[in-house]
Amino acid sequence: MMVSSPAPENSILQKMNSYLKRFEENGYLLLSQCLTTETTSAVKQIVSNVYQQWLANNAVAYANQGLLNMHSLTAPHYFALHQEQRAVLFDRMATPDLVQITQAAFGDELYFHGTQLFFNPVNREQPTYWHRDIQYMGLSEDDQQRYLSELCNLHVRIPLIPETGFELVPGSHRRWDTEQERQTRLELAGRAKSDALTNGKCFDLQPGDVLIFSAHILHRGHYLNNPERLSLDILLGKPHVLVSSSLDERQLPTDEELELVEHPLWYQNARKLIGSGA
Ligand SMILES: O=C(O)CCC(=O)C(=O)O
Repeated sequence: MMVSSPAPENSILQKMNSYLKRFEENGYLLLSQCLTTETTSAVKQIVSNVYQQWLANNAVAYANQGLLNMHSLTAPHYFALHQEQRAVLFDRMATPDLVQITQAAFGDELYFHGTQLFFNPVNREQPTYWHRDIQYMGLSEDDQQRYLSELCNLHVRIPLIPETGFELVPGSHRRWDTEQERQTRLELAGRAKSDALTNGKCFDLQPGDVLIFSAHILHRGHYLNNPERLSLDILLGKPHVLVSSSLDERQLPTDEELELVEHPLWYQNARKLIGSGA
């Protein structure tokens, strides 16, 4: 008997469904070697330039305040000397694979909310901290639990150098803390927020890999495992008034820049949100 292979559209659909299923179950999706070397090096070159400018402007705070991340890398002032690089960054971040996978798994409304960059603090022995991003949104703990299932905020993690620097608790995006997790995250009952959690999963990431994870999953970075870190997060989300109202128009491509982006869906959706005043 001849066994016919599934039509190509069906196998793509099956693959996309399996991405969604894996994300729903675990709260993350690891896409190994999803970016070309050309994409990673173009992004790394532009991001490093922005990072150097940020370091120069924040040298004292970086040295004294234990800073380990920056945000808003697409702000126009970082591109004053190389304006053309801004459109290149928007274009290279929205690779056809990433736009297609995120659209199929999370829907057509997904929008670009901004960027963050994670690096080592000056003192690499600085304690790490387990957290859920939702705990910094000014909500009561009851509301944090209530909104957990309503919010879809994703970090698309792009390591620009190899790192074993990120850990999360699989599945914790769809349930609230266990006793041990809550005591650790909030430093209760003698526990520290850097204490190990029983179910933590640490990722060994290489340039080219992409890790998509829920912003509200229990997670932390590690600083001692790698002499250096440079990990870009593209922030994507489904519109929700609690988060999309903080969308900053200055982080989005202009009309002219949008013309140069081959797969503009995330940015078009963000611009529509600004236009709608949501
Ligand atoms: O990678 C890290 O250092 C921590 C990441 C993090 O806290 C975040 O993406 O919200």
